[in-house]
Amino acid sequence: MPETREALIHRLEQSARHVRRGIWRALRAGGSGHAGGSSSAADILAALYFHRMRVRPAQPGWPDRDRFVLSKGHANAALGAVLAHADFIDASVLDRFYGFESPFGMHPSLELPGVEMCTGGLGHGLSIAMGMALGARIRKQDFHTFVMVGDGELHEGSNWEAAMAAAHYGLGNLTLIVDSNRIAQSAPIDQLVRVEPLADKWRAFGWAVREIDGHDMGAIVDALDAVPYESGRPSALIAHTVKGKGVSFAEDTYLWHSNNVTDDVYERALAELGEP
Ligand SMILES: Cc1ncc(C[n+]2csc(CCOP(=O)(O)OP(=O)(O)O)c2C)c(N)n1
Repeated sequence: MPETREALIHRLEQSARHVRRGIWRALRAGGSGHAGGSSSAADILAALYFHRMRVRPAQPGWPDRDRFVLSKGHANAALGAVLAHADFIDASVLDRFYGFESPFGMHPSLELPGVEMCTGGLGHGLSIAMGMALGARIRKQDFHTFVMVGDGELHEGSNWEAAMAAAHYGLGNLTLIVDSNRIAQSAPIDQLVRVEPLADKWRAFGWAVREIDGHDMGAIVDALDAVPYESGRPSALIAHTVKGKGVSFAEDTYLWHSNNVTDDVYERALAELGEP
């Protein structure tokens, strides 16, 4: 029997809970890390990996897989938690976050199965994803490339060069997701350099744009299922999110962009997240 929409949304919400628990598990193992931007991305990552993307965890290099580039690489705890929940990697790897000689570091490494690109220096992922999408066209492959950036990351000018080029090449096989949690490393983005109105900016650069609540699983599913929003144009999904989503003391504050995670903090976080 095909999965009903209600069952799909419930399954993905449960997956996102697993991902958030995995994030905190990793951060406890490492003693610190980026709780804020990992947690804001968790629902979207769950929908990508457990619904939208065509991937084969047992065959991570399958040539026709859809690609995902986590340009905001500091949210690697979320990517690792997803890869573990999807069985690309063993969940015990989460307990080696940031460890000596661990393949699971603060930023993505190609040593970890399922990771498409080493990122962490902000501002590179969109150009790389654009190259993957252009390469797919040249090689006549029909995979889709997704890339996630942070809204603070959009301060990097290289994003806007890639934005122009992707529109110029008419890359309908490329989708950008902006995790728009309105907070960067040390302050709200409006107090640094304003990036809004994001939708107008991407439209002006020639992209087809949608905006959603990035924690509404139904809206996420609909927005991911609908790409490309216009044929022959790259798609931009502006997802309005809450930094640190799911754990009250970490929500909506730059203090939890990155912070220390003791056993006590971990227990409090898990108690709030609850069992899947
Ligand atoms: C080129 C570069 N400059 C600075 C940093 C340090 N840094 C890491 S995260 C971050 C803030 C990013 O803000 P945002 O994209 O909004 O991240 P999110 O809130 O989604 O975690 C900065 C400045 C970096 N990783 N790369």
